[in-house]
Order: sequence, then C-alpha cells, then structure tokens
Amino acid sequence: KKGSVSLIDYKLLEKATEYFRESNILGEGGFGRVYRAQLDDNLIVAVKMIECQSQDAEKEFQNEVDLLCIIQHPNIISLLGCSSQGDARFIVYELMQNGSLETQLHGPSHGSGLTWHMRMKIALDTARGLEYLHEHCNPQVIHRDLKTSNILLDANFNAKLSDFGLAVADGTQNKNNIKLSGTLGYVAPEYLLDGKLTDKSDVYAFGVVLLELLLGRRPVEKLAPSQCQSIVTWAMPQLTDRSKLPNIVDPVIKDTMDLKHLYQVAAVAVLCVQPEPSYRP
Ligand code: ACK
Repeated sequence: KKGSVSLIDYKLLEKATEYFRESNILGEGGFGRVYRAQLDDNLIVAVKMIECQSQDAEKEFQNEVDLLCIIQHPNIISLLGCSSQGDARFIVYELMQNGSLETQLHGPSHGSGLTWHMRMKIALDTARGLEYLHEHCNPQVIHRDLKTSNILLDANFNAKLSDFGLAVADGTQNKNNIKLSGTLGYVAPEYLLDGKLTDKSDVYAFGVVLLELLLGRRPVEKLAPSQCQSIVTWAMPQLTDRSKLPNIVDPVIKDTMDLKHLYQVAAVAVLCVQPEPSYRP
C-alpha cells in the first residue's frame, strides 16, 4: 500500500530463501547480497540483505525503504516488504528475471542478445522512470546513483530503476548537508567538483547509460582498490591548484578514508588532472 510497507517475518524469509543458500544468490552489490526467495506457491521474490555494521548502511536501508514506500511507477522497482534480524536488514522486491542491464551488457554471456530495438526500449523505460522521479514526485526525487547495474530487467525486458539507498527526496539539498555520493564515470562534473546536485545530475548519468547502450562497453573500467590507491597517490601531488579542488575533498579524506570515499577521491583526482576525459558525453 502506498506510504506503508509490510513487515515480513524473518522466519518466513529464512525459510523462503532456504537459509540464504549460495545457490539462491542472484547477485552482489557494494551493500551485500541479493537472494531469490519463494515466499509462497505463487510468489518468488528478490531479497536484498544488508549487514548494518555501520551507520551509513543503516541510513541507506532506511532511506531506500522510506522512499520506495511512496514512489510507485511501472519503471521503478516495486518494494514488497522488509524485515530485520540482529544487524541484518532485508528488503524484499519484485523479482527481475533478467537481472541488471550491466550484466546483460558486460556479463559472462557478453555482447548479449539485446537488439537495438530492446536497447531503445530500455533507454525509454529508464527515461520514463527518471521523468517520474523528477517531474511527478513531490518532493522531487534525485536518484544520485543511476548506472547500468541499477537498471533491472524483468522477464519481458521492461527496465526498472532500483537501488534508492542514496536517493534524495529534496532537490534543494547541496553539498553542505549531504555527502558526495555516486559512481565514478557516472557522476556529473558539476556535482563532483562543486557539489551542485540537481535533477540534471541524474540526466548526466542517463547520458552515460545511453553511451553504454550504444557502445556496449563501460564508460570507465572498474577499478580495484589497489588501483584506486595508486591513482590517488599519483594524482594528489599534482593537484596544485587548490581553487580547482571542491571543498568536499578535504573533509572526505580526513574523516572517512574507507573504500567508498577513496573511490570518490580518486574520481575527483582523475577529473581534476584530466579536464577532458575521453568519455565525457
Ligand atoms: O546483474 P544481476 O544478476 O542483477 O546482479 C545484480 C545484483 O543483484 C546486485 O544488484 C541482482 N538483483 C538486484 N535486485 C534484483 C531483483 N529485484 N531481481 C533480480 N535480481 C536482482 C542484480
């Protein structure tokens, strides 16, 4: 029901996923794993399990549930319920049989069977989902982490936006009250460099998704943690023009040097030393 969420008994979830067996894993993300679960005879769902060992993880869980409760659209993933057990949090979604667009484009069965017609339809579905968030939600919702791994495909290859952990429901927020978030390669330059976050930040990411659909390759290759570290080590001494550095860099480095932020620092660094990245749309 709009505005509310079903609390699903953990015992039922545990049974439905057969104790979270490896064979039931649909995929993994930065937050944890997504499992397939049979809730009853007719209902197979996807369950995201988040280990809430940090306040950030708990916040992302809360944020996603709060937002998905009130947003409903054919091109946005449906929230079916949530649950918790100790430090673990569970979000139950409709099952998207064809996984993410990222896996379709870059997965093991590389060069997938996505025809041009399907790619155009996926682009249109994504645009419709975004238009709903930007134009029809009140307050406006900015996704903040649009990328091919967050675009999921159902049995008929209808595309739906997922992963609202970083989304914000008030477009007037800026770098002073929210942390820089997103994914290298998809983050809009004005957000990365000046912390200016608007619905256009999602539109930039959408542009990158369009390029990816068109070219069939990633805009920026994924970096291993060691690569991030070496980019940062290499790039930081070259950042001599402090005026070009966004204010957000210093506190991020000082306060929270975990992998996620290291990644962001690397992104800032790369953009600062390469003013014309070859994939900027
Ligand atoms: O590409 P995938 O198989 O599809 O790998 C990712 C992984 O979990 C991390 O996001 C998959 N996934 C996420 N949500 C769902 C869902 N609702 N239905 C099916 N698969 C999902 C996604």
